[in-house]
Amino acid sequence: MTALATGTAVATHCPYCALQCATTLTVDETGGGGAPGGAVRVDGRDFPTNRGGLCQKGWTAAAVLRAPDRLTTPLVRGRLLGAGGPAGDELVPVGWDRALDLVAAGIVRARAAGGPDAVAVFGGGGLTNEKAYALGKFARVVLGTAQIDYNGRFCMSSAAAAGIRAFGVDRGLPFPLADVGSADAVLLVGSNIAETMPPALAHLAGPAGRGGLIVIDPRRTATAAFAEDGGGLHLPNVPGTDLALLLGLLHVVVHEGLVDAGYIADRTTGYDAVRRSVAAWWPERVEGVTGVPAGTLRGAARRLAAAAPARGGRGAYLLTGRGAEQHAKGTDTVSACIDLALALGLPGRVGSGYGCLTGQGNGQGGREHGQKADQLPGYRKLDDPAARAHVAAVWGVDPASLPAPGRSAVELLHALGTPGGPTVLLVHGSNVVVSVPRSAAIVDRLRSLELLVVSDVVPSETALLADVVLPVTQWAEEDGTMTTLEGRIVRRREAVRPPPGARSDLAVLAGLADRLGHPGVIGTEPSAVFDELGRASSGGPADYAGVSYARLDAGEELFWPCPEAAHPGTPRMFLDRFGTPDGRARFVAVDHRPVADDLRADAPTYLITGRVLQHYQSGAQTRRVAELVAAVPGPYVEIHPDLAARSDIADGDTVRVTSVRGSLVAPARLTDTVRPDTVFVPFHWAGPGGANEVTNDTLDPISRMPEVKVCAVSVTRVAGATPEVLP
Ligand SMILES: Nc1nc2c(c(=O)[nH]1)N[C@H]1C(S)=C(S)[C@@H](COP(=O)(O)OP(=O)(O)OC[C@H]3O[C@@H](n4cnc5c(=O)[nH]c(N)nc54)[C@H](O)[C@@H]3O)O[C@H]1N2
Ligand SMILES: Nc1nc2c(c(=O)[nH]1)N[C@H]1C(S)=C(S)[C@@H](COP(=O)(O)OP(=O)(O)OC[C@H]3O[C@@H](n4cnc5c(=O)[nH]c(N)nc54)[C@H](O)[C@@H]3O)O[C@H]1N2
Ligand code: SF4
Ligand SMILES: [Mo]
Repeated sequence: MTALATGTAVATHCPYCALQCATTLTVDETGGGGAPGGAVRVDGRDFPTNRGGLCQKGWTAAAVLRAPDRLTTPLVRGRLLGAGGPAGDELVPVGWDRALDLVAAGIVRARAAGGPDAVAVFGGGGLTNEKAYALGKFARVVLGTAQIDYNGRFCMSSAAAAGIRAFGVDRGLPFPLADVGSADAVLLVGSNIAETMPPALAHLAGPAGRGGLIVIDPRRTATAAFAEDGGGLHLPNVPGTDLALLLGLLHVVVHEGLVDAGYIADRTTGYDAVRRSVAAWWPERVEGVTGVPAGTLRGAARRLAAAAPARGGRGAYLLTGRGAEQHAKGTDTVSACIDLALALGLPGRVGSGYGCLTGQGNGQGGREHGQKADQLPGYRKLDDPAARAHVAAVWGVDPASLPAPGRSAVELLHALGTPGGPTVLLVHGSNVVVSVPRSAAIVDRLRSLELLVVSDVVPSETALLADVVLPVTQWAEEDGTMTTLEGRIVRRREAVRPPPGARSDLAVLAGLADRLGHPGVIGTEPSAVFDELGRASSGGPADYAGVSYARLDAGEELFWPCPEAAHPGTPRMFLDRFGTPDGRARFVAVDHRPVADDLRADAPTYLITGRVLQHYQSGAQTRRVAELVAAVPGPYVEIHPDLAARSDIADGDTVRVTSVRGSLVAPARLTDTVRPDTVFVPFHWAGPGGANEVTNDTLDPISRMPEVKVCAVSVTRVAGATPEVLP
């Protein structure tokens, strides 16, 4: 179906973020000595989200296909190979049958000793819909385990929880991204979209040019600078105070009579309790907590209100990113943002709305098809009897055989190898050693397992700890679908032959299912798996039943829900009613609370974490691309010159950043774009400069998301730094 011949262009999408920029891949085998191995060219392709543009990660993505240390054969610790094998602890190449036999035997042993929950599964939001679905089915049907969760817990879960609370259903952007361009105002709460989705900035040019872009971030990021350049606002708040800031904005809107009373009456419930609860958040009090001047706060609230349709504006959007969400109060912070949006009458209206800027390539679809601890395909809930009955019928199993909801990601990882906890873990699509807070404890738990099996394309830091490493195919080497931040389903297409030896995650799961007495339960043909996913999701909130490869390949633009083959899909949700039982959106009264690990005498500075343009997540992929490494070779600590002067730190000095959990060591980068009470470290690296050695794993009580964005630290210069700690 896909042409792999030299010179043929294949239309697909970028492997990285949720914008899923459209690309064309062209393989030139002529200079490469035959397939696989030829040069692959990536070009931007016109598409509504990226309009032909790509960021630096996108153009250079083909390098990951040709990474010199690409995994091409299963690897097993010598000591597991038994008599006659190399007894040592090193990873040695073995054939696929041997590797899968070993894994299956380990699973059988663990289950005999500890029952089905002795085996755990960890997935990723970068996996295709087909893989995410297969992983959830494999866990529930083949393993019968409740112990499955995924890295979306660190990413999307707080916004998802707040979205469900307010709207009854959560879709990152319940409108096409391009809609944002017509608005008069856009509030970005904790998003640095200029670096995390650069081509998306074009959609913000309209509101920014009208002076309507407002960015809340403790740093003057490229995004904040873009807002200010257009006459918009940057509110550099104290880290972890977005909830108070949003309550303050709502206070001004309520007390200056700027609410959309007709909308509140017609389309919402719960406003009175929220109105009463924000009464205490007058702007001067908010200034004391957030550091944002009361006058600036009033100005921001008035700009947003003036853009709202009720006041004759062209529309306003409130959008949250991880800066607002990755906190132990992230769900409540997003609820406060949604309350503000509801008070202004924005959600469920063409040209206005609330949305969460999802993160990973399939951050949206990854949370809809059952790799989350409490979910079944179609965004159904595992504790809902009707949902269990529907999905069990599609799977041909007894509903009673489906396990209950299991542990959330951080709790699951901390339970590994503990009494009663899982003793075997299968990882697909996450590099937890780098990306999970308090990483030293995670490494400790992984080491305590009887069997750690990591399927990856490269020897990630997590794969290097595994007992069995399985080499899998990646984006350009296989077919599948991804769901973008807008809920748009797009086709990933095979454009390049995989290296001999690599197999799809689907084949890995199918091979294990065969060996565990469930032959045929996991399909290996992506389009057939997608059709099955459609049936399993049918009737659920995220209904894909009407989507097919044929429709996508014919060029249809399909957004879920799309319940039937004749249904056009749903680019804009909630226009008539919300997904709640009464069709109304729910205001939720919430209150501010401090950072979980807050400043004190021996930790007087905030550490905040996030991203740089050139690197992606744990860096497993982008640290293997020469151009990206040359641009940003390693971690660094952004420090304000005033803080640096007080601490006797000069630009380039090696500094140590220490919390109660651990420390990191990296060079100082002096900049006045960060608050003087705060340092910033990007989290893309392992080793001595790893941000997650230091970060806090206190969880949001509702979403179970860890507070990776902020914690209290001390920052000191490392005297006589040794060169090896420098990247
Ligand atoms: N280049 C690049 N792009 C990516 C990714 C990547 O790794 N690299 N990953 C993708 C994924 S999975 C995701 S989730 C998205 C994330 O996209 P974003 O949410 O835009 O990314 P972050 O840099 O994590 O966080 C955004 C901002 O939050 C700020 N921040 C920190 N603490 C606080 C706080 O308490 N309040 C507020 N208001 N802001 C705070 C940081 O200074 C940072 O500028 O990016 C996607 N795109
Ligand atoms: N301090 C701090 N920590 C954070 C964050 C933060 O802002 N600050 N952000 C959090 C967020 S939002 C996220 S999303 C997480 C992400 O953190 P991780 O889950 O670690 O994300 P990735 O680095 O994308 O890991 C994906 C892995 O899957 C591999 N891979 C790629 N394609 C495939 C495939 O098709 N199959 C398989 N089996 N493997 C594949 C890649 O090589 C890589 O090793 O980090 C979180 N951690
Ligand atoms: S913005 Fe995201 S999807 Fe687009 S090219 Fe960059 S990494 Fe890829
Ligand atoms: Mo993410």
